[in-house]
Amino acid sequence: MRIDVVTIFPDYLAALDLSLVGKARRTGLLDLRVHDLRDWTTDRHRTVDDTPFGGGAGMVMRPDVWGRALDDLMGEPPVGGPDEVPAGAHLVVPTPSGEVFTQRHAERLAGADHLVVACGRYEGIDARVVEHYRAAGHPVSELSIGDYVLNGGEVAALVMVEAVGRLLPGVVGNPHSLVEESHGAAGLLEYPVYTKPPAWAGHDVPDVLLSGHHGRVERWRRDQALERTARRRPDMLAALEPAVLDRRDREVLAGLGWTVDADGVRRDDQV
Ligand code: JD8
Repeated sequence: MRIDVVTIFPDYLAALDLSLVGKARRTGLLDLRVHDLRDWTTDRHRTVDDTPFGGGAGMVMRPDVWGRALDDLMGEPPVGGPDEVPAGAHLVVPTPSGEVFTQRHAERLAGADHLVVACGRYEGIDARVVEHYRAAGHPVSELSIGDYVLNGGEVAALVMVEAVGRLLPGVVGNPHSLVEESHGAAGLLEYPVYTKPPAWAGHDVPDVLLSGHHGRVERWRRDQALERTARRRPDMLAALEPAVLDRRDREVLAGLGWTVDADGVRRDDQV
């Protein structure tokens, strides 16, 4: 996969030289390129912003500068019908007004050949930029990493590139771990984890984990994942397909005040 990130603060993305994503770049599993938007300015002050039409506080990023940069990086719009896999680049624009980015988005973006991530600053990027590339037939995703306000798109780009990059084949050493993790296929939060020493500051590791009895360990972990999800993310539990819950799961959930039937998974006080 190729990912281009465009920003006026390229150093913000230096963290992507580290750890698994950094290794994926060095081993060729990921072709990640970071660009300075000012390289596409034409004036000696390298201007990327101007005052907002309609007035108001702050500055807006110019469409013409973004257009020159994205025209260079996006390549030709995808050809072929709506049901064909779009070949051209997928434009990703972090914005607080976007759809909230989830593991599902990460999985979908990980299926693309080429992503271009446009990091805005100031009050944002002139709205015609997204309009223009969408109209040209490129897939465009406006995504937010959460309901809080940042000063720009760079932090969100770090989040999205790591979440997508680690799903690429060969990046995470043991692909099995991708299955069990929170927000993974199971749709549950992950169970608590422990390592040596077995006793620490008066806290012991749960006996079942020292039992060597794999069946009991797996069951205990599943029960923990169900309890945690019920307590911390009841929305995720309610979104589960009943078919993924076995008889023991349903007993555990019943004990936590949840009903599972053909119609779904519901808290008893909402039956
Ligand atoms: C892109 C400019 C700053 C936002 C005026 C503060 C994502 N979850 C998220 N929160 N904030 C962002 C984000 C913020 C950005 C830009 C993403 C470009 N800003 C603006 C509007 C209010 N300033 C984000 N993803």
